[in-house]
Order: sequence, then structure tokens, then C-alpha cells
Amino acid sequence: MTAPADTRTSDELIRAEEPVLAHNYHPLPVVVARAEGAWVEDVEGRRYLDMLAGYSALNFGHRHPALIDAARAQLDRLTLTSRAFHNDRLAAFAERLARLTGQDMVLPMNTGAEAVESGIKVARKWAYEVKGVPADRATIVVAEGNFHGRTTTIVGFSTDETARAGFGPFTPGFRIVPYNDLAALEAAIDDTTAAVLIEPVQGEAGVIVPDDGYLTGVRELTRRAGCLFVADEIQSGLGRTGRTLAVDHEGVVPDLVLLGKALGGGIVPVSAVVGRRDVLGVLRPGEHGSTFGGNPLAAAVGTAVVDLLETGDFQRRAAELGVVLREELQALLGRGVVAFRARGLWAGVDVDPALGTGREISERLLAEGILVKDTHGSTIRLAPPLTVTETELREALASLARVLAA
Ligand code: IF1
Repeated sequence: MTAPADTRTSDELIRAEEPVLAHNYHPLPVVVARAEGAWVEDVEGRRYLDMLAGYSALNFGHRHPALIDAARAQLDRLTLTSRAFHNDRLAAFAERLARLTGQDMVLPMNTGAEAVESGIKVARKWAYEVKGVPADRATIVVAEGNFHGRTTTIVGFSTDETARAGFGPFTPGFRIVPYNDLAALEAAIDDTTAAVLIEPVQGEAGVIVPDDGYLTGVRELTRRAGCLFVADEIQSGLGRTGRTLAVDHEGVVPDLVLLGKALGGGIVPVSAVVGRRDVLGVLRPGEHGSTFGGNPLAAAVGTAVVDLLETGDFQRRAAELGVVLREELQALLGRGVVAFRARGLWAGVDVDPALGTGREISERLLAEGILVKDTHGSTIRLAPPLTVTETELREALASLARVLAA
């Protein structure tokens, strides 16, 4: 017996949230009730093409059949044991994810921020036990414009005042350098440096794609300096940029890779730190953990996600349709688009501020049946499910052209 659906209208539901739901978001005025593939439907039955895909958590579209089947089957068997005991799903998940990413070891967590925090803890422990950095002196270098999550430690090294203000005091031991600047990075690394933590493509900053060679440079600099390269692929990974990982564009292998979002197939929160055995191996029993990390339901869904990615089809589709995305955006330059950055099925589009803010453009696209979300100022991000068809993609960009021409 499923709970009866709420019978209130979209407007009634939006109003009902106001007194009882914390106001840490300013959502677009749409109330989604069901979804399939690249399409969502609101309470009144209006349909929208989802060009945000949960900020890349829905790479395989809404409710991908193979993922729903995996979740449904596991729901009928076992959902949680805690890590006090083994479960029969976790070995396969760790084996398959390690193989997919070309890494040795997997630390399963739940949210992206937990993977980032776990990566920071492991890098510091490695610095003290392996590199020989004096206790509590380890530093980690991060980039301006970074977005790695919302915990107090993480916002402490954010350069976005909105993310930081009012949440101090913050965790020490972080150095901030300009993104895409190898000289600045080299200058910030010294004997106390445990790791360099960067997004291979900066998502929230507006899909900032670094110069070719930057990732190779980071890899070389960290190798020479004897510190770790930690790549946050929580948004850029798992097919989004046309490769399994964004670092694959330069054939670079980080020491730790942070994964999340699409790893849970848009169904359950699944994140992980994957990396070298001699790095993740610093963790011993009782030193780290999580109630839900590596639970059998998450492991079953995560394994089904890895199975989808092992074919390479989603990566190829993202690369091929990424060419269409880039062509269509190129045609909009000077017609409302002042600049864009794109890699695979992911773009940050800077709209002429004279035409409106990112929020206003997003609201006009909503009226056209297209879901996007602005980042800062007049930049909107486009990140459809990798299952989007070429027709749907062209439809969405035609709507953008109409909104910009209006
Ligand atoms: C929200 C932003 C995107 C991430 C990278 C770690 C995390 C994220 C590269 C933390 C999460 C999400 C958070 C989500 C919106 C979205 C977002 F706008 F907040 F910044 F994508 F750009 N590393 N990004 O992008 O993962 O703990 O959220 O699972 O509403 O805050 P998380």
C-alpha cells in the first residue's frame, strides 16, 4: 500500500514549504512529480526536458531501467548491515569500480562531500606516516573557484563568500592558488604539502575547462614534489565529459580520485575515494567509517552503474553529442551568448547580461519547457543526461536561441 500522493497543486506545495522547510535554496518555480529518461513532469502534468540532470547525478537519465531493476532486486534481499559485518554486494562493487578507474583500492562513502573529507583525511595521514611531514603540519593546495561540498572544512577553503560567511572558524592547512596556473601551483607546494586537490573541470565555477596540459602539469609537479594529486571527479567523472574520467582526456592517473553523484545512478547517494593501495592503505580498522558507506543497496546500484560505464557507450555518446552541443553554442555566439566552455555533454554558457541574469534566463527556459540552472551571474550550465537524444538536445538549444532572441 503506497502512501497516497499529495493532492495539492504546484503552487500550494511551493507555499506549504515556506514556513517549514529551511530556506537554503531558491528553486525555480516548478514542482516535479515524476520523470523518465531526460523528461520530467510537474504536478499538473506539464513536461520539461531536464538539461541539469541533478548536476550530473542523473547521467543515465531518470530511472534508468537497469539501475531501477538492480535497486528493486536488492530491496527484496537486503538494504543495510553496517560495516560491522560483511555483505555479499561490496566485494563486486569495489572490484568493478577499481577496474573501471584503473585504481587499486576503494573507500565507499555516501555523499560527495564525505568523499572529499575522506580524501583530505587519507592524504593527511599519508603525509604523516609515509612522507614524514611533522604532525599537524600537513598542507593541501586547492584552487580559486573550487567547489567541493558544504562541510565546514570544505567551505573553509572556498573562495565564494556566500559559501563561507557565518560558518567559521575554519580548518587550517589549506593554500589557495589560481586555477589553471602551474607556476602558482608550484610555488605553493613545499615539504609540508600532502596533496593538491582540484576539479579536472571546475563545475560550479561555470564549467571552467583548463588549458590542455594543465592536468599533465599537475601530475608532474606533484610527482616531482612527492605529494598526492587528488582529482575531484564527483561532477566531471563517470562519462560527463566524453571519457570515463575527465583526467582521461590527458591520460593522467591521479593518486586519489573522488567520485559521487552519478555513481548512485540518481537513486541512492553513493560516493567513493578510489586510489593507490599504498595511499588508501594508511587507513586501519576503527580510523574512519560511515553508517551507510558501502551498504548493500548502494553497492548493488553502484555495481550496475559501473556495468553501464564499462561498455563505453555513454562516454562515446557524450563525446559525439558534445560535438553537436559545441556547434549549436558556437552558432549562438553574438546572438545572446558572449562565451561558453564545453567538454563532452557539459557546458557553461555566459549569456549577455543585458538579456538578463542567469536566473531570469533559467525562468524563461522553464516557460519553454527546458530545465536548467544558473551558476553565478549570467552563466547557465547545460548538463543533460547522457541518454539525451540528438533531437532532444537540438530542441533544448533551439529553445535557448528563442529565449535569447526574445
Ligand atoms: C547542491 C553546486 C554543482 C561537486 C564537486 C563535491 C561536491 C559537489 C565537484 C559535493 C556537489 C552539487 C551540490 C549541489 C549542487 C551541485 C553543485 F552548485 F553546488 F556547486 F554541481 F556545481 N565536488 N555539487 O560539484 O557533493 O556532497 O553535494 O554530494 O545543491 O549543493 P555532495
